[in-house]
Amino acid sequence: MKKFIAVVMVVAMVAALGITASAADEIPQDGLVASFTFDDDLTGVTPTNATGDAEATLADEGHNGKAYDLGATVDEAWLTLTKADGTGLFDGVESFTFSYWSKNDALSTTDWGLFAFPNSVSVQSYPNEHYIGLLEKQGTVIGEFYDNEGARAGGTELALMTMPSEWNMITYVYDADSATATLYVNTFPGTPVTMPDDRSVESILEGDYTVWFGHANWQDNAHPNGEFGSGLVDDIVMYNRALTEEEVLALATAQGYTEEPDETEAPADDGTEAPADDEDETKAPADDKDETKAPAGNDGTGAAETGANKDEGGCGSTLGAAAAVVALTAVFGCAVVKKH
Ligand SMILES: [Ca+2]
Repeated sequence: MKKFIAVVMVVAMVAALGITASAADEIPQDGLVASFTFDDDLTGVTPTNATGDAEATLADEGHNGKAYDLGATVDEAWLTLTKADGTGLFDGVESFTFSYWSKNDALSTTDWGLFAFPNSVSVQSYPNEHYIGLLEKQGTVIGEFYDNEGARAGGTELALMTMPSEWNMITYVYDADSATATLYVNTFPGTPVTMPDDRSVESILEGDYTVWFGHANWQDNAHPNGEFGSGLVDDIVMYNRALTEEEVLALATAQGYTEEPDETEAPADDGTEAPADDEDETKAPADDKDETKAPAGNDGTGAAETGANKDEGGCGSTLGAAAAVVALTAVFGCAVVKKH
């Protein structure tokens, strides 16, 4: 019951599609820790950028009113978030729901949303990672619940999900009672993931932590000042409890979610016949989601970069090979060119 295959997601998506969202006046209030609308009030938001300029960069074209503009990937702008009274968002929190709206056209593999990390870890290093994070990667998003030492334990990454719309609501729900985390894109839940016994919000953040949005303290040669987010962010909300699927829908609806993603872009929403709620029968071979999903190193000093570089390198290599072939051709005047 803890893990479901993609079919479940499809079923759930269809279920969600079938729901007629009724307009709600306000977002769920029970357990609401903070709400950032980026309209007229920036309480609890400390914007920073690489030049040390703390001026907020608000964009008019937000999901609701204005949004915060994280800029392009290299802009190195980010937010530090606290409660209105300046205390930490995760203070005393065991279960949580963290949600935001994103409009991100960047092609980066390291666009950070939420990044909550213990202050004892100034720089993350693979495979010793300690943070709760949401990472956008080229039109997809993944959630992480890392407290790793020497190995990246299984079951600590939430499903990598596609963001099908221009604006997408990303919601990360962690239920401490079941130690299960679920990532939603808009109102569609991904595969719930049960975390290892040895970790909790408290064990990860150690009660002394920082919450960034749009910045992570991963560093490498390509990112000497850390990794950053990009695009527009709006309507960040944090709850000190796990919202139910219905409440996530209510939250989305209250924030203006009214329509379904473009079907041509949605990942697999064509199984329109599936009955809505039989998650049980669609049980998954549970296991290997973690290996099969996002090449584990989404960010690690090595992995993600390596992955990204690999792509570029692949292209570069091809060009390089072509160049070599051309050179050979020039030298030998033969038609090896066809080889590539
Ligand atoms: Ca707004």
